[in-house]
Formats: sequence, C-alpha cells, structure tokens
Amino acid sequence: MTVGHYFQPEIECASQEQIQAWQDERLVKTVRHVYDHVPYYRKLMEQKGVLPGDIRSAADLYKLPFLTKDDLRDAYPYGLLAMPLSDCVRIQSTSGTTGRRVVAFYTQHDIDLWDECCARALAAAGATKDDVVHVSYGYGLFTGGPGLNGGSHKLGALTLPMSSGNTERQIQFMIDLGSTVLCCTPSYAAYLGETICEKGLQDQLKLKAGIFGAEAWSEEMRQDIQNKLGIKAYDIYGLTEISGPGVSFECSAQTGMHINEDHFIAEIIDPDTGEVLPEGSKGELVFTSITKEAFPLLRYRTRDICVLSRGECSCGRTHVKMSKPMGRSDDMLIVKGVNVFPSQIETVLLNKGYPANYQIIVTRVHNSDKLEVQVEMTPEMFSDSLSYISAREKELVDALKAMLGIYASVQLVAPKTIARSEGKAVRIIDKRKLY
Ligand code: DLL
Repeated sequence: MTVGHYFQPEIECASQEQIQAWQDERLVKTVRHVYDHVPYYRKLMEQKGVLPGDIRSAADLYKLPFLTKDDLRDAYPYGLLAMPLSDCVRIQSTSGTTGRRVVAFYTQHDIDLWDECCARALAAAGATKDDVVHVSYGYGLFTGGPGLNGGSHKLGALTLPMSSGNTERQIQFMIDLGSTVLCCTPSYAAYLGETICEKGLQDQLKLKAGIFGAEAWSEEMRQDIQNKLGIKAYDIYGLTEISGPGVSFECSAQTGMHINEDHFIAEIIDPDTGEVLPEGSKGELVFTSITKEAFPLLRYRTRDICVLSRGECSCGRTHVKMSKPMGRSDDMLIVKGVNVFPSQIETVLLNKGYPANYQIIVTRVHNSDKLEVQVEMTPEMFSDSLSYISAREKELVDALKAMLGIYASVQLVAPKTIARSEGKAVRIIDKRKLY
C-alpha cells in the first residue's frame, strides 16, 4: 500500500463495514429530510407507494423513484430545494446550456463537504499545502473553478484562481509563480502543453501533476498531456446536480475513479428498464447524495454509462471505483467542456425557419473540439448569391452562440442534399472517438 497522499485517510481507507454503516444511517436521514421538505419528491414517492419508513438501509434504495434531468427542469428553480433559501449561500449551474439549465443550491455545510471531496482529489494527485495549485477551469456558474478552488483552500495550498482563457498569461504565471498542480479540462491542458512546447518553455515549468475532467478523454490524450507538460495526469469526475467536480477522482493506480461513498451512493442500472445491475456490469450510473442539505438528490440518473468495481486498490483507498464514462444514454454532447443537446440546435434552426434536415458534426483537431452544423435551405431560401448565403449563415452562428454559449460553424446546403434515413435520422456525427 502506498501511504500518504490522502486528505482524510480515516474516511478514504475506511472498512467496507464502516462505509456501509455510514450509508445506511445517512440515507435514512436524507430520505426523511427530502420527504419532509421537498413536496415534488414526496409526490414521486407517494406515486410509487414508498414512505420514509420503508427505507431502513441502503439495501432499500431500489424502492425509491428515480430523478432525471427532466425533473430538475420541471422543478426549476426552487422545486427540489430542501432548505429555506435564506440558509443557502451559493448557486451553481450546468455549463453553457440555456434551454436546459440546471441550478444547484448549497448551504455552507454543503460547500464544506464539496471542498473536502476536491481536497481528496488533489491529495490523491500528490498535492499538499506546499503546492501552488493553478486553477484554469472556468469560474462563475460552472462548478469546475469554484470546486477545485475550494479543494485547494481546504488543503491549505497556495491557490491561483486563473479561470480559463488568456493562454499567454496562464503560461507566464505558471512560470513566474511556480505552479506545481494544474487543474483544467483535458482539452485545455493539451492546448497549454502544445503552446508551451512550441515556445520551448518546458524547462521553466515546475508542474508535477494535473487534475483534468468535465469531459471525456482517452488514454492517448493522457499520454500526450503527460509528455508535453512533464506531469502525471489524473482524471476527476462530477456533475453539477450532485455537487460538481470531486464526486470521484483518480488515485496513483489510475485504474478508475474512487467515488466518495461517504457522501454518494452509486448504482448501475439498465438505462432501458431501470433495473439495478450487479456490480461489474456496464450501465447507467445513478447517484444518491446522502450528506447534502440544500439540494440532496435521490437516485439521480446521470446518463453516463460506466462500470463500478470494488476490490483492493494499490493506493489503499477502499471506496468503490467507477470506470471513465464510456458514453451516454441520452444524446447530450460535451463540446469544449460545454453540455450541448441536439434539441437546442434544432430549436434554433426551426425558429429561424429552416427544415429539420440537419447534421451536427463534432471533430477534435489538435485536441480542440470543433462543432459544425450543416443545414438544408428550403427551396424558397435557396439562392446562388454567396453574400446572401453567408449573411444567413452568420445569423445562425450568432443564434447558436446565444443558445449554446459556444461557437458552432454553420454550413447551409442545397435542399435535399442531406442524406435521408429510413430509420432514425442520423443527426449527430461524432468523429472524436472518445469512448
Ligand atoms: O463537468 C463538473 C466537473 C468540473 C467535473 C470539473 C470535473 C472537473 P457538468 O457541467 O454538470 O459538471 O457536466 C457533467 O460532464 O455527467 C459527464 O457526462 C461529464 N463529465 C464530467 N467529468 C467527466 C470525466 C462538470 N472526468 C457531465 N470524464 C457528466 C468524462 C465527464 N466525462
């Protein structure tokens, strides 16, 4: 067992019996709290014929109804809040999606626990209070920046709240202030690495580790980042609904991410039937938060497809590990770290008078995502005036930017040029080979 690199060893390396006991006790308490304070969920429980008294331990979890992103939308903004608003101190929201925004609320207690989860992730990557933690995740509503920032503070490390963008300044600060741990999306890490190599600045860096998540990344990308930045690169997973980054994190073994099981119970279900699958099966990941006060979600369907595995880990941690997500059970795309639903793109196109004949093409060029939308013009719009077509394309680019929060290039094509399908329309062509 590799000793060290823990933030809370007594929790991170607790026995299975202890983890079970925490989960049993905390689940019972959370179910009661939610039933008493969240009429939306109480109704779901009543519809399923379950009462708080039916949940006596984590073994009864399967009796509870699921929650989905649609529930969060229906209940927007306060319908799933379990504490008075005056006890909440923070709101965060999912990245970039206007149509389907999810807002999550935190009390100070919730922030403290979230920070602890991120501190565990930092410690697992070898960070201590002597490190300079360079946080280049976006700050603001997105949970990346605030999450790792809070974790770094908890650890007592010197925290550089850089946020994303302005690559020249990022690199300058990295060199001048001796950043040792980098936190950002893997795409941005790869871009930083590329720029640093082009400028021949590798020797001036003190970086030793990086914590990269919020989007899928392959082992090849890990190697590329590690080589370019001269660091060990660790994965971190999380979602706004469940708190943000730090729901799970990679350790030195780099064979999956330990889920913080004292805070979150994980299940794997069959996405079609909702049936709970035995450990080791591939299916949709479902989380139940058991320590949150303001926004505790019971059996939340993440739509991320993965595998759970329990067993000895060379790092000494005992909490269950999840694989890297291997895909999604819905059609959400993550482009440049931003969640994009094809339905949002369709809404923009239909609102602007285009037919629903379009294709969304996602590629990754030099580790950077590119989103392209090809859309057919109607016969009435069709024109051979190039300036007319480029003005219409520009109008769509602007409308998509307003809806998605990111740039998508648009190509208008002649009527009836996009291949028709005899079955489901093929709307998304993802060429990134991420999973
Ligand atoms: O992406 C939280 C986060 C910030 C995680 C920084 C890690 C680092 P959302 O914007 O709500 O939250 O997006 C959540 O992103 O359901 C996954 O599909 C995907 N995702 C998050 N981390 C990973 C990862 C943040 N390490 C959604 N690998 C999740 C693959 C990831 N996909």
